[in-house]
Amino acid sequence: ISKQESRLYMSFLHVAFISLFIGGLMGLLQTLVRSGTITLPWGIDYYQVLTVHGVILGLVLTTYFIIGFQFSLMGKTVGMSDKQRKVAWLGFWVMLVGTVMTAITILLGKASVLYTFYAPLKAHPAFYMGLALVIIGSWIAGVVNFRQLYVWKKKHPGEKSPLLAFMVTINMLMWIIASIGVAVAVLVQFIPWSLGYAETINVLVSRTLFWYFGHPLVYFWLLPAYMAWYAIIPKIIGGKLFSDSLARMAFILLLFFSIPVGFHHQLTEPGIDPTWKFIQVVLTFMVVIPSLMTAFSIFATFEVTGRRKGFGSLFGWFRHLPWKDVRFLAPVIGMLAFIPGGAGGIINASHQMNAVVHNTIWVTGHFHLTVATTVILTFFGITYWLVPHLTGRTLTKSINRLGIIQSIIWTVGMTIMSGAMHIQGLLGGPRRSSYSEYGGTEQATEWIGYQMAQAVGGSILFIGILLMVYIFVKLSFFTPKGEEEYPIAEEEDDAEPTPKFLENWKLWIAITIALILFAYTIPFVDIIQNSPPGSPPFDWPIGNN
Ligand code: HAS
Repeated sequence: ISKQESRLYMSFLHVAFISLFIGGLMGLLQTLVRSGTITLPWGIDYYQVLTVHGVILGLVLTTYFIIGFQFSLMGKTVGMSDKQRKVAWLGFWVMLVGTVMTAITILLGKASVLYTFYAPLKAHPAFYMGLALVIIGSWIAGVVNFRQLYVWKKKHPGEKSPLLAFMVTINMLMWIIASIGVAVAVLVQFIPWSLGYAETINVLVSRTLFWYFGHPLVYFWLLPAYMAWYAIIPKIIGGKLFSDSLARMAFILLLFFSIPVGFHHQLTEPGIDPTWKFIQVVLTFMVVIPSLMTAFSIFATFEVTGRRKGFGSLFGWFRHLPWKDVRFLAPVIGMLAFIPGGAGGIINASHQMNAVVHNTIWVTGHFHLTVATTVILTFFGITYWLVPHLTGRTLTKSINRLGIIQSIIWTVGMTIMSGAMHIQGLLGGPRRSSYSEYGGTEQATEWIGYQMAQAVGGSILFIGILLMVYIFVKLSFFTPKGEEEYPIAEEEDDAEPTPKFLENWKLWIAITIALILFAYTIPFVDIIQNSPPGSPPFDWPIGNN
């Protein structure tokens, strides 16, 4: 990899790890405030801290890590020209200017609107403008990725594209199609409203546009983890890719079904016809299928590799796995966390059960298992080889050992914190609330113990964050010079050829758009037609209504 390329990829990772530190600190503060252990000084508001935590970790850390990692995958598999690199830098700077604008607005206390930022909460216009820039910067990155694949295909007519490049393209396609929703909300609703050009805002439209984006957002986080599970972990365990076609098919299904499902976040919301909620719940259950395919293929890879190495008994293959290699251990803990995390998601998506858990801290428990364990531990697992590979250093034995300790700390902290959140949620504990005794009600006293447990888990996790930031700095600047492998698994020698139709991009995009139109057109028209007077979707300039 050239110096210029690694500088680009590492810049994204630097922003990601600075975010990890800041966002993690805010997380610690939150659990301490919620448990009544501390009160925030200098008039800092709980929701300000919660917004920094959610925006910095949920939106900034993830997006930068993903785009940096994906660029490296594209560079490795299909190459990156000088011109593409320059445009990629443009994307980076546009994103960075947007991120700084957003961060300053939140830190000044002018945008305590949480990471979901839908109306009626209102922020300073600079917050929305910053977000718009982050989105535009990420689109530039996506377009560079598409161009990279296109140029490669021109040079290799008739050949199938490398699997990882195919996967990156799917993820960026999904991201761009999904973020159009939030971009429309930001440009057409929020900016005019926060600038004072519109007096009111249509809350349901803003929430619907947000969740049209918000659900695929979680798959935008998950898919890079799946890239590592499908195509990198097999190489780390000394095996081969289980099935190129199955992996591609799973990604195509995720593209289809990630977007037309936003209503499962709005099941309790009035103003949306229950029939359409039902239809989107059915589509949500469809999006579970590619994850089950992924689970199946990972188990199969582990077993096939173990048996090939001569571990023949029923579960003997389990022992061959490189448990002491942190590049394997961290992502595998992530996979294991996805078993309860995914099951929790299925509970959330089930209309009746959603009524029990919605807006309780159970939901917070769910996403700390999914994004903050499954995804993040996989990203950490990637960091252990990607960073030294890019900086021309090595993953030393002692850093490997520290990494194992880090993974264990994370597992313990998260089990305590997320477990307590799930239970407190079932007992009715609300999410997104600061410390309160709720007038000494009996039910609220039941929650206190669980909130203390969350503070204990949160403190352990913060130690894990400090350790991870230390490891990142070591791998970036201090471990001995050398060459670290970029592990990409090969296909089995006797693999069936991947069918050509899997690369029919036009067809996949057309089906995706058709599904979105099917799931959203009628309910959206309904929402607009049934909006109460005075809240047209886009009521600006003032006086137009
Ligand atoms: Fe979710 C709320 C439904 C997956 C993140 N989710 C959230 C929120 C976030 C989030 C951030 O239907 C909160 C949003 C907010 O602030 O309001 N979620 C689902 C469903 C899935 C799901 C059906 N969520 C995720 C993922 C996330 C994520 C992934 C982040 C990365 N979620 C919901 C719903 C809500 C929700 C409702 C709204 C709740 C409400 O009322 O507000 C599915 O995608 C899950 C499918 C997954 C599986 C698991 C497969 C298992 C695998 C691992 C295999 C492991 C192996 C280990 C093989 C079925 C792939 C082998 C190891 C060895 C050692 C042998």
